[in-house]
Amino acid sequence: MRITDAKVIVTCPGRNFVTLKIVTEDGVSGVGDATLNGRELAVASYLTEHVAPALIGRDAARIEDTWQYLYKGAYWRRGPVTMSAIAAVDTALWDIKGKVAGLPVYQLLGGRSREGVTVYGHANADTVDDVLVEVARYADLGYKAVRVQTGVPGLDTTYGVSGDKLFYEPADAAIASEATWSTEAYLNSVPGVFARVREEFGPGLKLLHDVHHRLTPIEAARLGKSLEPHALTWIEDPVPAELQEGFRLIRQHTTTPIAVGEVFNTIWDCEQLVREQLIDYIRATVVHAGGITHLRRIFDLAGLYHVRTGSHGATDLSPVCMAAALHLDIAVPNFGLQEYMRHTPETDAVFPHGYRFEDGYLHPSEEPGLGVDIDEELAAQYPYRPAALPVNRLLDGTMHSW
Ligand code: EZ4
Ligand code: CO
Repeated sequence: MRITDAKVIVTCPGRNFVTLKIVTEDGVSGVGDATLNGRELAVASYLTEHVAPALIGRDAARIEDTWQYLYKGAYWRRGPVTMSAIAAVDTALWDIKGKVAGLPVYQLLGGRSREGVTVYGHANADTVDDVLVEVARYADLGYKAVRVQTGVPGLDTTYGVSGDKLFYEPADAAIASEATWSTEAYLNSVPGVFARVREEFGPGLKLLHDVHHRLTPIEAARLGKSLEPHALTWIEDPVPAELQEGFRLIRQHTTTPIAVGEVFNTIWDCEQLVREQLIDYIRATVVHAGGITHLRRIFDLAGLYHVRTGSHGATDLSPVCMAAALHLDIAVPNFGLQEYMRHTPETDAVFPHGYRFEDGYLHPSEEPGLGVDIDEELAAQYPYRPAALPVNRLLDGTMHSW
């Protein structure tokens, strides 16, 4: 079954998304997410100029061979742009294979390992008092797990805190906005926040926190230690993960579990952290880590080392990525948690999908393939708008990781 068309669709129903739609000679189509927040057009161009022409005429059934062709065949390996483009092709081909087989993709991955995919939502507010209200809102919606982010006294803005509580989107300006940061103020405020939340909600609710790459290993060790009495499910991205041996230091000091990987692109980014058992959850995603084929490989490696999955699921990962993630989440033996930030009604209308939330769980679609589509006519009504992620500076003006 030959590929006859590979179309790149850029749309902005409130935020930008890049989607690849592959069509075969039999008229079967598949979709893949290629969105890279703040760098969307780089991936769109990579796909349009360098990938789509090579897909025409290829056998759509050859998913693994196509993956290897695009990975090894580019010569220039890895990196978020390349791997998001490969992910989009891979995801679309799994969608097509499911439709041809008449099966939801999770059945092709070995079938169900669980009844539903446990997800966590984002409670955020400037103050502790206000965040308690937000956590309660998620608990009332049935969530079993909640990520908690609050403002830091002394800082004007803080990562993870937004005006719109259900639909947080940090890429908020055409030219990157500037945030400020103080590690001292942050480390002084976070333990008290979790003491209050735990006191209010008891031991049953899973609590998580995203540090968003801002600390050094010894600072992260202090944070992890100070949070131990509040039994977090994880702290996320405590330090930037380029220097992975640094995580050994955190491990020596704290039993607070660690989750890393939302900016990882390949199994090679994950390998040391997993093999040395320096993390507890691997957060790589379908769209940024080479698609279903490659993420399955990462998850299998993680399983050997007691590392569970905890895939990124912010709003910049489109419903196409979320649909694909759920098929993997329901199938793999070492699933842990799935992040789930709700998309706006405008986004949901552009990407009609069959997955659904119920009582703290997401359920993948039972339709053949991924069970998600793109409404191209509606997508065309929302032209691309430049939007960058913020940058971050210390109070003295020094650039810091955002
Ligand atoms: O900052 O997806 O865990 N979630 C996150 C996100 C990321 C955005 C970047 O595009 O860290 O909020
Ligand atoms: Co994160």
